[in-house]
Formats: sequence, C-alpha cells, structure tokens
Amino acid sequence: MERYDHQKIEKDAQEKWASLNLYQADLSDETKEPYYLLAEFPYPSGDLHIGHWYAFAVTDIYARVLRAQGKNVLFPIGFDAFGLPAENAAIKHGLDPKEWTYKNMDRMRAQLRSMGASFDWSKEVVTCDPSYYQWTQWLFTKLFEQGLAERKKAAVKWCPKDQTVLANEQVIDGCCERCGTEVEERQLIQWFLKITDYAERLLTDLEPLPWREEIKDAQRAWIGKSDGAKLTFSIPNTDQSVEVFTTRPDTIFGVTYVVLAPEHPLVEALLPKIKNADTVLSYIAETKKKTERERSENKEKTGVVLEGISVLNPATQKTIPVYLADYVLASYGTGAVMAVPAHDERDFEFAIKMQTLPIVNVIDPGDAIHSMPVTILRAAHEGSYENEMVQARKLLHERILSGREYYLGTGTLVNSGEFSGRNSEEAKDDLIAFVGGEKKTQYRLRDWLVSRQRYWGCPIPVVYDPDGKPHAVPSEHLPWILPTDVNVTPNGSEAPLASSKELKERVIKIFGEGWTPEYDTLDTFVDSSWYFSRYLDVKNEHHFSDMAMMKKWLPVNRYSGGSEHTTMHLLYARFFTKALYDLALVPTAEPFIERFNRGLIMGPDGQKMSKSKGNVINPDDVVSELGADSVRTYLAFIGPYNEPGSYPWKPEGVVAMRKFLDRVSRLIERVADDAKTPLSIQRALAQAIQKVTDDSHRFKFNTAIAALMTFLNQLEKEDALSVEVYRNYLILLTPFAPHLCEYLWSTSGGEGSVNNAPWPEPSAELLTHTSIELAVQVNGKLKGLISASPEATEDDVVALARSLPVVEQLLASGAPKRVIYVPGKILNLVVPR
Ligand code: ANZ
Repeated sequence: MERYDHQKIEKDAQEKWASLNLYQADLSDETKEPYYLLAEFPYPSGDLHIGHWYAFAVTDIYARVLRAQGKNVLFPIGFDAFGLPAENAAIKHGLDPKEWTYKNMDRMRAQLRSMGASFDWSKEVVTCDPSYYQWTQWLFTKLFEQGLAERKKAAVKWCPKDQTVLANEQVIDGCCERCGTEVEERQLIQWFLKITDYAERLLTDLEPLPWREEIKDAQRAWIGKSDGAKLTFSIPNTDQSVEVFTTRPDTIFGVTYVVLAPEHPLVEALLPKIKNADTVLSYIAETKKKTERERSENKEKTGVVLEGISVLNPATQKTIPVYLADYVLASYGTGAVMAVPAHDERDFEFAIKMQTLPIVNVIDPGDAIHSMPVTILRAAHEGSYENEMVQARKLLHERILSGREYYLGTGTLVNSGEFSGRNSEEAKDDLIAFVGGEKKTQYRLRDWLVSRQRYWGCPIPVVYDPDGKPHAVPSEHLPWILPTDVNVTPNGSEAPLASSKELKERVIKIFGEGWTPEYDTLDTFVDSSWYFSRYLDVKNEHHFSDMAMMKKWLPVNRYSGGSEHTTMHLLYARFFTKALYDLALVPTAEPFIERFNRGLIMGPDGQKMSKSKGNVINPDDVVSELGADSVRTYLAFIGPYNEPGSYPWKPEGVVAMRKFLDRVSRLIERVADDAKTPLSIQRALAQAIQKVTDDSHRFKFNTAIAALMTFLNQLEKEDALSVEVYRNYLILLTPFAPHLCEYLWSTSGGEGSVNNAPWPEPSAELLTHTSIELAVQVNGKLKGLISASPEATEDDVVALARSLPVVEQLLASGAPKRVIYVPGKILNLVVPR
C-alpha cells in the first residue's frame, strides 16, 4: 500500500507556516474575538516525552479549530525553568545549572516544533531569565509590603549528613532519600505567603466556575473548611491552660483526657512539673523522625502520659489526664485535642491501647441504630447476624451506651448534666457557651512555605538591616540577580547563596555596612503563579504586564493541564491572582474560566512509563517512523481529553492511525472537476462538520475523529468527489493532521494555507432534513416507504404514514390499535380487521 512521505511533507509544512508567520497573535486586534487557550508550560527536563505530546499536541487541535472559526487565538508557550533537577545535575555531574537549563530548552524547542503545534513563540516566557524573574521579585515585594509575605518559624526535615533541608517527599520512612540517614526535624525561619487569608474566598469563588466537580472537590478538600469551636481546659493551680479545636462540642461531657501534639509549646513550659520527663523527651525525639503523612495514617496508636499534669474538663469539672500522642498534629487547629473515646475512632483506639482511660458515652443514637451499617453489626454480634438483625442491633446499642463501641453519629445527649435529653446537634451552641468557649471555623490549608534553601531558583528580593529587620529590595535594584560565585553542593547549615561573596558585597555596596542578604530562593510554584499574565506583554521592561491587555485577555478562557496540578499550582495561581487583584494590579480575581484536566498515557503494558520498567515510548522514534500527524491523531483518538483516565500506548493503534491518514492521502484520486455531490454526501458532510465542531469544543477529540473516519468510508464509496467536498474534508481534518492536510490542500490547488481556510458551517437545512427511508407496515404487511428523520417521534411518523393513501384507507380515519415503531427501521400499525 502506498504511503505518503511524512518526513518531507512535515518539514515543508512547518517551513511554510513559519514563513507565513501563521500563529502569532496580534493581541490588540479589535476585529476578532479574543480567545486565550493556555496549556501548562513545561519544565525543561531535556527530553520531550509522550506526556508532553499529550499535553501540547492535543490542546493544539483546539487552538487550530478556534483559529479557523475566526477567533483571535492566543496559544503561547514558555518554560518553567527554575527547579531542583538543574541543581541535582550540578551536584552530580558538576554542570552549570544555567547552561544545563538553557541547553535543554534549545533541545525542547526543536522537539516541540516537530509536533506541528501552533504555538505563538514570539511571546515565550522563561522563568529563570532575569527579564522574567525581575517581575516575580517585584510582585513578591508588593505582597511583602501588603503583609502577605512574612517570616515564621517552621518545622522542616533536615538531613544531618547532607546538611540540607529536605522536602517532605524526599523523606522515605524517616530517612533521607539520597543517603538513607535518619532525618531530624529543625525549626527554621522560613518565608510564607499568607494564602490562609484567602481560604474563604478561594472556596466561595470556586462555586460559579464551570469546572468538573471532582476538580472543585479536590480544591475544597485541600482547603478543608470545618466549623467547630475553640474550648479551654485549664490546668489547676497554674495560670496555664490547653486550648483545643473541636468539631464536636456536643461531646464535651464525654471528654476523658486531653492530647497534645508532641511539638506543642506547652510541653517545654510544663517540663519541670512532668515526673516522667525522660520518657516524654524520648517520645518527642521518636516523633521527629516521622512525616506528617505517616502520622496521619491509621497506624497503631502510640503516646505517653504526662505524669503529674492534669486539666479540668470545663463541663464535668473533673480532672482528667494529659497525653502526648503523634496522631495529633502540631500544625492543625491548636495542636491539641479533647479526646472523646466514645465518639471518635482515633480516641477510642488510643483509649483501648492505654487501657486505663474511661470511655463515657454521651450520645444515644436512638432510632439511628436501625440504619447502622451491617459491618458494625457483624462486629457487635460475632457471626450470626443474618437471622438476628434485631438482636444484633440491640446488642450494638447496648455496647455503644456502655462505651464498648464508639459511635460517630448524632442523637440524644446522655450523661451530659442539664443538657441530657436534648438533641446533640441543636445543643452545640449552648454547650459552647456553657463552657465559655467560642465558635471557630478552621481550615486545613496552611500558609504557603515559599523559601527554599536551594540555588536554582528566584532569589528572594529581601535584605536585612543591621538589626536583622527584613526590607524589600527597591525596584530600581531589580532584577536582584542570582549570584554565580556559589557552591551549589550543600556543605553546611546554610543555603547555597550564603557562599556567594559577590552577593554579600553587593548588599553592602548598595545598602551599607551591616546589611546582609536573604539567602533563600523562591519555590518554583511562585514563578508559575503569574506567567499567564506575562505572556500578554512579554517584552515589557517597565511593568510585569499591560493592564489594557490583561483587561482584554484575562481570565484565560481555557486552561489545559495535568491532574497533578489540581491542588497546589491551581490554588496558588488563584490565590496569587486574588492578592494582586486586591492590590489593583490585575483586573480579575480568578485567573482561569475553564479548567480541563487530561488523563495519563501509560506504557504499552498499562503501567506507568518508567525507564526501570523498560516501557517508555520515545515520541521522536515514532514521529520519525510514522509521522507527527499519526502521533497527534492517535493521542486525540485514545480517549476523551477532559476526563480523568489512563490510556495504554498501543503501537498498533498508531499504525492504524497512519493507515487512516494514508487512505485520506489517496482520496485525491477521486476528485473530479465536474463531479456532482449527491444529497447523501451533502448530508454526511453537514453531520461531520457538526460533530467535529461540537466535540472539539468539549475536548472530545476521540469522537470527532471517529466521525471523520465514518465520513471517509462514505467518501471512498463515491466514484467522483467535488473539489468543494474534498477541501471541506481537509479543513475538518487539519487540526488533527495539519501537515498532511497542508500538503493535500496545495496539491489539490488550494490557495495559501489550509490553516487560513475558514471553518465550514453545516447547512441547517441539510442537518434537519437528514432523513432515512422507513418501511410502513399495516398488520405486518408492507404498504409503502416514507422518509423521516432518524430522530422523528412516533406521532411524527404515524402522521407521515397516514399521508400514504393506502395506509389512511386501512386506518379508516380511526386511530391504530397499536403502534410498533423502531426508529430508523420500521413502523408497523396494527388495526382491527
Ligand atoms: C473532639 C471530638 C469528638 C472530635 C468527636 C471529633 C469527634 P476536622 O473535621 O478534620 O476539622 N483534631 C483537632 N485538632 C487536631 C489535630 N491538631 N490533630 C489531630 N486531630 C485534631 O477534624 C476536627 C476534629 O479532629 C476535632 O474534633 C478533633 O477531634 C480532631 F466525637 O474534638 B474532635
């Protein structure tokens, strides 16, 4: 079978597009409607993998559809170019992180071009370029002036061997990922952006966004709002007390002990009074090795009592013991909990483990017991619950009331003094008042830790005066250049920038003796929190972007990205935009209107692609063998693009796509100048236009391609095709296979570029009048044929059938006794004989 020469065709097409400068958006064009299509910009790791193709080549399809439909499309590209891999390459192989990064970008630009993606390269942003990070720094100083950037002490994981701070992900089972040394926790002063100030707005502004619910849910869970109360447990004979955050103030009478996080500051203050201080201190040391995730996981509970310390339950006025336990996290709520073992699973497990702690039920489930899940019933009634559900429920009820089983639900208060007998939900507020507490809304979201003790990042534009007070570097000194005389390998308790002589001298020269630099760099998520604004005015030397352009182009119409960025990046960018909006620096409080997450491409074995599994597909190889258009079309066909999912890469699938394209390339043999287009083909064209258009708008490229395949089958049955039908087919296929279509367009005498050809409009008449022949039977005997739309209702087709004289005669003007209608196939009318 004859194959088209993809290597030549693709090279020619790309050269033609470059010479026509087809994809450069004129942002101030007022004649067309603007559409900002954004795909998350890549990290320059050095080699383009299939994931990049999936991200960019498929989103590009939509850019092309929109452009053909007459929109002024901005589809930019850049590089998220700061970050650890450059630094690791420096540490491991002695390479210059800058050189490594810029070389990788060069390589990736070439690879990205091979996709035939219609990026507007004239607006490229590179976050590690001083012309970009100058503005990251400037925006940081604005947040700093506003009090939204601040320094706080925070616990960080520290590897004593590598002498460096580790990210949580770099701690495996309490040990350093690199060298296996047990990590420690250190309290270091770090920079934070106060995203928690925006927690409520990040939630409420999420509501109207047209995002998929699971994306919104993930953000909601990350923000983690809970309504509850702050209650105080005083320590008798001292002026100290323990504050707790609880969502269940209704269970206050059931509090039989209090638990502090091991890091709780009270522990140090109480130490002289703690009788088993040694045990307590060694428990604290053990905890330091665990990550928060390990502590939150449902493992066997551990803890230690503070001997000699007790607190007063403000409801019962009884003294109760105080424990340290690592299931309580220092960073959430107040870092302390009132433990209610009868109504909280973790407290229950802990009480059982410690053996001596009372479990006092304070909520009677009442009728709710009848809807308790069967698994609990089974536990309650060891084994034979099937025939004895009533008995089992009774047993469970007894076990709950006697504190042998915990109960998480609501019900009627018992053992709760004057509150006994009331509904637990309704009594909450009164109980808070009774113990002198206050209502409190708590968020799981923490402030965003943005300082990194790393080299290859944006220097934090801050200097310290001789008293150690931080000052923003004034804008005339921005960009605050990343020094180059730096020892990148961590060699002490300080960040790499501390080894720069030039940086220290620079600060003294500008600010005076005694002034010192900040040595930390910014988390790269800061760089990517505003890049979409920079694309709008990438060369601006006086401002981070242009207000008029931002007003015109923001929010981004559609943001296409990976599901791994649903929480961090998307939340950070939303927060950043809101903070800048409040400073009147950007015109919109939300950065993105639509957000689409794509699925994952797996190896041919259905596993995640990884070098160790040997299942990595190198796109360059496939492109050189089968062509970029085959890869693009295959990736678009693999599944719906806007849904979570994972798709194995099937080599035979790409080959099948290539065969489809080869068939398209031969269609030209049927084109004849004098060919007439039969009604059936006119209708098929109208349907194909409609389907490809609609499906593309929803990122359902898979079904759009299926429609083009069906249409091809129909076209191949025709002996002669009109140029018009043929060209329309090419226009519809261009977004998917732009190179081949460009070639066929010229070959068939098309003018200019197929990319400039306007998107066809389906004729409404052809769409609605699409009809098929339907056999009409009366009492099972064929009486004639009618032509009806496949969507016609039963009433419609009966009316049509009656227009046949023979049918009307048999019905004798009455209604049929029964109607059997199989749309698109048959209509059978049953009449009394
Ligand atoms: C008493 C109680 C009784 C609780 C009960 C629950 C059920 P959410 O909904 O996630 O906000 N808690 C509070 N601070 C904590 C911390 N630093 N570490 C671990 N657990 C903590 O969870 C709030 C509940 O989690 C709080 O309500 C508290 O336990 C616990 F029948 O207080 B509760």
